[in-house]
Amino acid sequence: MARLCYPTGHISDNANARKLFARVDMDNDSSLSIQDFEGIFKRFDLNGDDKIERGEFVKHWAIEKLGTPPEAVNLFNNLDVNKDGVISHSPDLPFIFIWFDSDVNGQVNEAEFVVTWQKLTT
Ligand SMILES: [Ca+2]
Ligand SMILES: [Ca+2]
Ligand SMILES: [Ca+2]
Repeated sequence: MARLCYPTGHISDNANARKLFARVDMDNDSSLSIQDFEGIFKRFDLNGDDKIERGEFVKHWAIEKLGTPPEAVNLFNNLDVNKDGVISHSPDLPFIFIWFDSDVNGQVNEAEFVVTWQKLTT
């Protein structure tokens, strides 16, 4: 499964993805668990109702300066797995984690994070 070729130049780097990764990797072990993804979820759920609506997502995206508004919308649409207009703990979040965890070891490392981020924002 040699799918990851970062950083050989096949996939462009993404400073914003790295920035968010560093911010949410609380224990600095350079990998994110599903719990860390829950942490990302909480950051975007501005009103704490356990759902991320498009407006919240775009707003937090702008606050954290994670990229352009169209990238935010692309990412939101991709992360809303069941297309019900919100990102929720179930079923969206487990699917999102699986996408990011390319080698299925239960941890998302920086390369996996950046690569999947690039795919989902464009
Ligand atoms: Ca919310
Ligand atoms: Ca959803
Ligand atoms: Ca992994």
